[in-house]
Amino acid sequence: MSDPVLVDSQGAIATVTLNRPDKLNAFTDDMLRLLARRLKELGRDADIRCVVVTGAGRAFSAGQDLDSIRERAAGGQMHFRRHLESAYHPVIRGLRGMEKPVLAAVNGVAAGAGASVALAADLIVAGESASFIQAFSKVGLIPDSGSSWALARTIGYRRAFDLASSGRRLSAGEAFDLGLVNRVVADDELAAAAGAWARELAAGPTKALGLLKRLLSRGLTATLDEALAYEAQLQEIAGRTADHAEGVNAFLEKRKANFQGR
Ligand code: LHQ
Repeated sequence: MSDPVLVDSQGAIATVTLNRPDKLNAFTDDMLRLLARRLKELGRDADIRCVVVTGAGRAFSAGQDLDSIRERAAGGQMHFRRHLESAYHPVIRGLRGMEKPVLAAVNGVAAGAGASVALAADLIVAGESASFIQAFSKVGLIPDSGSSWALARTIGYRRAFDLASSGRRLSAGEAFDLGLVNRVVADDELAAAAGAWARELAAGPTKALGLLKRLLSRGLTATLDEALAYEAQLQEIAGRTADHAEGVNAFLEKRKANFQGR
């Protein structure tokens, strides 16, 4: 049996594939543990400058594996808070905390915590038949694993409330119109489109892109004065990178910059 999470590294790009296709990549404990471990490793690997997350088969992920939840609940062993903190939060923090661009290539349905994982990425490219379902309310739950955070920030409170309360399926096109998804491509072009975008990102000033991620995330809750201070603090770091010097030299020498992520 193959691992429920696969990592394929090609040069500076790592592709993480959620791999339980017969169950639409629904998350088991083992799978979440492995995913968190792999994300941690990729975050620390300076040679990896962009991470792509996608699903095997026809789904991105159907969220929490409900079979295991029912078994545990029946045995009086279901502790939601503990489960979220120990299994899901390391995954979401792994995605949000790694200082490099994360691109979700959403190849099919992303439901419940599966949508949360996609929404934790910095950028999303979706196949045209992909969809997003805030499935939590269908099973009497509320958005978790960062969905409430990402959703309301991206599309606003009222739209977030509508999607999360109804649990209705959002097509890739609707998700694009709402600004949840950056690009929609033909299904059979998804892998190529994600690969091309990842190569572009990985060839960029990835140290600065990592700082950009921190800056925008912090900026969402900052006052203007706080944002100005944080920009200045992080620009001090970006301004000392080799990529900044290379970018300026390339401009003045009228050539393409050769960024190294340092
Ligand atoms: C599944 C699942 C699944 C197990 C499809 N589990 N087998 C966090 C922490 C703590 C507690 C709980 O929750 C959370 C966060 C959450 O993620 S809550 C939300 C959990 N997810 C859902 O409620 C979604 C459940 N799945 C669906 O609604 C449908 O499967 C969707 C709409 C995703 C896809 O529908 P279809 O394309 O019609 O596929 P299907 O339903 O026929 O599924 C194919 C197979 O995958 C099937 O297995 P089988 O052996 O019969 O072929 C499903 O049972 C299995 N599967 N989702 N979450």
